[in-house]
Amino acid sequence: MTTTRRLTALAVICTALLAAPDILQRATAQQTDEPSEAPDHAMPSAPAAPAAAPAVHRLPAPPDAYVYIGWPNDGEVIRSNHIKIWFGTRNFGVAPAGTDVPNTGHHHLLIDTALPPMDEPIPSDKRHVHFGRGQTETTLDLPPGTHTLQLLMGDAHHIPHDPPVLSKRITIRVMAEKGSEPAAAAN
Ligand SMILES: [Cu+2]
Repeated sequence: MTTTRRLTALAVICTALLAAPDILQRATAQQTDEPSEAPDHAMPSAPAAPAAAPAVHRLPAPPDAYVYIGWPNDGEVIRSNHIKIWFGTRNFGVAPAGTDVPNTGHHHLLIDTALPPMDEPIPSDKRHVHFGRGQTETTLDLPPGTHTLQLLMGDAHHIPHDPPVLSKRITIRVMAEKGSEPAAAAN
């Protein structure tokens, strides 16, 4: 009887030992799985941690993408207060604001101002004009004097791409139309 009990006990131990590697492997597998999952779960609970990271996500732009002012030319002297301006892009598409299509954006005309911050939406005011319907030309009314113009593409959310797709900053000289304001024309 005791021998049978011992044999039974041995059988249980042997079974346990044979099963042990499986149990160990499972335990190891669970342990290796846990660390990779842990950071993912931890991320949402600590959104303020990556303080150095930019607040917005900038879409990538191809390195050969560029935008240019087709008219007027840099240094142009314009004898009118109504200035027609047209925009061009190369290796980059124009899409209305709100359109999430890679390698596209809409034009922003910067008038008499420096470039805005690249990691936030482009401001919308008299000096930062959005062409959110995908326009590629406009007519500006500028007072006589020297003015600078520059184009900057923005994505669906008006955020510049990375690298930013921007034109050369050009300078134009606006003169009053002949006969309308002789005093200003001498400026
Ligand atoms: Cu915009």
